[in-house]
Amino acid sequence: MLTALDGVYGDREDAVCVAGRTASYEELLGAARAVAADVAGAPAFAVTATASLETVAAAVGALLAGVPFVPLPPDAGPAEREHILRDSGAVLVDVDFARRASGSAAASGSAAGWAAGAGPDDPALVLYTSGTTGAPKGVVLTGAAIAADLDALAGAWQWSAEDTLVHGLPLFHVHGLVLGVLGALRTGSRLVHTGRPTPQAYAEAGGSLYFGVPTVWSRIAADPQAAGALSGARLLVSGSAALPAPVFRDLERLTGMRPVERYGMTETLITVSGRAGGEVRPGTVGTPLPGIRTRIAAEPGAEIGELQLTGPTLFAGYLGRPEATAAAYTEDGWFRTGDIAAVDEADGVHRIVGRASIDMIKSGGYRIGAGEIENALLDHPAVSEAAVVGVPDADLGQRIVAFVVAEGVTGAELTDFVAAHLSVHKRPREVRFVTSLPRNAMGKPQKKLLLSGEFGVR
Ligand code: MCA
Ligand code: AMP
Repeated sequence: MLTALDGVYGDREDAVCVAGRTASYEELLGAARAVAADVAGAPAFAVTATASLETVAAAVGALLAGVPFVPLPPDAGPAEREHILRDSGAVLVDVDFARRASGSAAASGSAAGWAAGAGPDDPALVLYTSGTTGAPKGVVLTGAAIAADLDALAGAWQWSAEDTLVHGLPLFHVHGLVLGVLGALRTGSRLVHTGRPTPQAYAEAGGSLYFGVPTVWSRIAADPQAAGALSGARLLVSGSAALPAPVFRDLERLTGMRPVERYGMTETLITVSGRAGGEVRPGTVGTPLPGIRTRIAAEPGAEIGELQLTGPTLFAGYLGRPEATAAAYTEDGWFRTGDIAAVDEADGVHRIVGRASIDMIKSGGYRIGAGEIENALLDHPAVSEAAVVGVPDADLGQRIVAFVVAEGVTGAELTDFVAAHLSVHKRPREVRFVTSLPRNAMGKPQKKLLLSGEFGVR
């Protein structure tokens, strides 16, 4: 599964560098074997997924032991942590990177000790992600889906052991963990994780291949010196949200490269992408990866509609939620992405137009369900009504704005309340106090009116 750890590319002292700490493949494998020995036989295990060598060792240890890995967002508050641990049944484990185990201490399998018991179609990762309502659901990903995706991306981006991959993305989502860690360990590229994705850290890392969410790219584009330092790279890849065309153009001007965009979801992994060396147009996400089929469910005569897809990279279902899993598919078995898209008839290039639901927000590349934030706000004793929307934001793509009916509380207090209960990255960036929410005849808040800016006077 993780080819580099089978020794096929040899070892190197600086194979993996995370937030300033470096390890060889041998050291990583030793630490991962210790994790595997600890968790063997558990139904699933969780770690607080800081940007660290410990999280990398935990992910590798999970694959060695054949035990599903549940990375907990380090900024999650008690409510979110408890939900994830309870829902997944995972045991929480502490990883000590200095502790090493030899091959015999872990489950036996291939030379690197990959678990013999866990097949490629068994769960490898459970990643929690938000829907439009309710608490986050566990997305179950198999080793086979991950391997299929990484191999397709390696082909699309000519990604190889010659590369040094640089990024600073969180290690509890697909982008940072699957592409950014497992991808490096499968292709044999050196990995430099910058800890945080600051323009300066990207500029200093000296990579050939860079990953970022649009917020990261827009901050780099606003820092000409940092952007210029990337001009020696081979490929810049953007994903997790739409890359604004002005950011694309600024990057091209400052680095001499046209960034490649790719599209994906936690449930599907990356399914559509531009190609290294291929034609790249701003505002488009390329063509389906090998093995992926897409279709647009459009009204007759319309060119845009919901993007639906099938292929080997799809998830194995929402953990313990067969109804939600079934609802994610059409009757004829295509996955409903909930994204509105268009496909160029001439060359098959896909363009993501937006989300079908106003209740699914993307902020800084994080997917955040409005319902989850509304429920958290309603848990505050001073709040009687709450409606949350995503407002266009130059830095974050969308920023979370909460409209609340409340007495005796400040906006900052409500922001801190959500940050402490859910996750810091799910906090509203703005709270607007209103005397009542505009509602339709069914009593549902009219969020389009909220977005029109007519509401929110303090
Ligand atoms: C601010 N902070 C607070 C509060 N306000 N802490 C507690 N309470 C508060 N009220 C602190 C934070 O803890 C943090 O501290 C610091 O302020 C800055 O936080 P924040 O403003 O949230 O950071 P940011 O600069 O706005 O973050 C931008 C970002 C981030 C770095 C781009 O949004 C990010 O990492 N995005 C990546 C999301 C991602 O990977 N998505 C992939 C999923 P401190 O400095 O101590 O931490 S999508 C996916 O996987 C699919 C398949 C795909 O297509 O890729
Ligand atoms: P997540 O499950 O957090 O990965 O979020 C998946 C969602 O991110 C998709 O359904 C899209 O709405 C959005 N997304 C990912 N990549 C892109 C992209 N390149 N352009 C536009 N939206 C994207």
